[in-house]
Amino acid sequence: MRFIHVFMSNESYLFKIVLLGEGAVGKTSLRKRYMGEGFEQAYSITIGSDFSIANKVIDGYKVIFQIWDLSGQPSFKIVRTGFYMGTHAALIVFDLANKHSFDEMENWINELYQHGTRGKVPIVIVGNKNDLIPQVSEESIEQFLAICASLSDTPVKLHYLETSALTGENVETVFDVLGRFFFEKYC
Ligand code: G3D
Ligand code: MG
Repeated sequence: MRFIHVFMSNESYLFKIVLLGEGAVGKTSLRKRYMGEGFEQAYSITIGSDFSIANKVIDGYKVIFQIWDLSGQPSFKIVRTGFYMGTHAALIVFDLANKHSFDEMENWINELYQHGTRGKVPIVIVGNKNDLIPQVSEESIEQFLAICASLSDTPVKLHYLETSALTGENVETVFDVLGRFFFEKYC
């Protein structure tokens, strides 16, 4: 099944978003925070995938985000493959307080691009847990963003934001940015 953007009868736009990144960087927490489900201290591993439907209004447009929260754990790599199909955008998340999660970002970009999305889907890079003491330097983030831009052979919208699922900082902004990418492309 090819999942394309749908202009719904009630004039809402439906967009599929995939959340990528290493385990425990805060993907599920960001999704739940955006859904207004608050912040959970107890960490439960996402098995395979989980998704939420968010009905929002951004810049006067009614938007339905279908947010797929994919398991970051390597053992779920095969399970993830099907979930990239028809995706409109990717949020690729690392933990600002965990250097390893940042070092793995290039692999996540490559995995996304291996699924036919190269140069096609906008990407928001998210440095989460900005309420903690950072272990990743601003310079290395800038270098990484330059690499991301060069990995795609066609221009792709790329944006970087630092968030906290704990305090809620910038969580709404991440999705507003995505919404605006979509409006530019589809409206
Ligand atoms: P994942 O879905 O990427 O695997 P989770 O990650 O959302 O399950 O979060 C993993 C752990 O990080 C959880 O803590 C969660 O509470 C915590 N976390 C998520 N986002 C933030 C954040 O912005 N700031 C801080 N300080 N912690 C965050 P536990 O302790 O339960 O493992
Ligand atoms: Mg999870």
